[in-house]
Amino acid sequence: MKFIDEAIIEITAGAGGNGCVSFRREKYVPRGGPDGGDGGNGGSVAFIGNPHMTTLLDYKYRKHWSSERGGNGSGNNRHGKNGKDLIIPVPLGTEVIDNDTGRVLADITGADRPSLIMGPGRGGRGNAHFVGPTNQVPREAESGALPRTMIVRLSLKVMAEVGIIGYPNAGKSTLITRISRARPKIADYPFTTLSPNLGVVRFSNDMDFVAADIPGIIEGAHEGVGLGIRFLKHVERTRLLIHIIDCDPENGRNPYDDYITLNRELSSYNEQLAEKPQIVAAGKIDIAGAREKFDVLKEALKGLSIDIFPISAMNGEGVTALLGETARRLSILRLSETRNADLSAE
Ligand SMILES: Nc1nc2c(ncn2[C@@H]2O[C@H](COP(=O)(O)OP(=O)(O)OP(=O)(O)O)[C@@H](O)[C@H]2O)c(=O)[nH]1
Ligand SMILES: [Mg+2]
Repeated sequence: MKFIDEAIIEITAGAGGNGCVSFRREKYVPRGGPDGGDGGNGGSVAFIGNPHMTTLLDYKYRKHWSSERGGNGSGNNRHGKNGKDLIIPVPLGTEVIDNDTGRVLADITGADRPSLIMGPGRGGRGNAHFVGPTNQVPREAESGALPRTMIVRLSLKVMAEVGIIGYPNAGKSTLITRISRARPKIADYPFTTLSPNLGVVRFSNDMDFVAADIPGIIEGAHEGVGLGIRFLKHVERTRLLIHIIDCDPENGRNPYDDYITLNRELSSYNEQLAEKPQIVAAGKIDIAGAREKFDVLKEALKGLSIDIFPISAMNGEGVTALLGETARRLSILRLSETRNADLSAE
């Protein structure tokens, strides 16, 4: 299914029903008291996470979403029917943004409780409400609230704790294929991967995490070169990054330059991304001559206290050590996050 991570839709909260003007009809009483019922409320509009959805494709096709309007009140004090609420399902990780102001109205990360964006449209009161000592024959009733419309932008940022980044062809998809059940296309040319691939990594009985294989990034990506940097938003939620550097001696590249360039692209996108903890993986170490390239990289990174792991995603060499370090760092990051959350709750 096509991966769509941005969509703009119009949402409408249905009008409230109108109140009614009516008078009781009784035998021998020419005009009874007022008995006009209230209008029903218009439905509200909310969003909810759906764990089975992975794309915003539905919202590319259907642009207008509306809850039901409330029914009008009627005689005999009959209340109009409340309009049905609209609950719009979106993939977990979708932000709902007010398109006019850019304000994030909701960040849908769970599937348990809908996030209300527009409350119910108030139904108008019927004339029965307006009777009083000076107004025995009220001929007025309220109209229901008008329908409200809003343009919202949906922006999906995948929910993964670990992001796998690197130049095109570095072996990102090969790695996620080795460590999870994700099966993205792997091929010996750049930009094979055109959208993020998620995979659950079961490291041990009590440690698993979701990793995302992110489409390749090249120099100038922040100016739109290659696939650009629009996929970088998908690493915003991650706790740490695995940065793969291709050590194939035949690729004509300098691994240290690749490391620096990619990090520069990260910080052009967002300084916080560049500051995310990173584990460096020197990839394709199985190829003859790759070790030498790895040694050069290791030497260049010396003194920067950067973890660097030689791996072959192809034959699995070094992958357990890489995952072990990933799991270790993740559990520390998870703990410190819980602790910070506890502190701020105090
Ligand atoms: N020898 C060797 N080849 C590898 C290794 N990892 C990946 N490759 C090969 O390198 C090529 C690119 O691998 P991918 O996993 O598709 O690379 P990618 O980083 O996902 O590339 P993009 O999706 O284009 O960004 C493929 O031909 C892989 O078979 C490795 O560890 N050793
Ligand atoms: Mg790929």
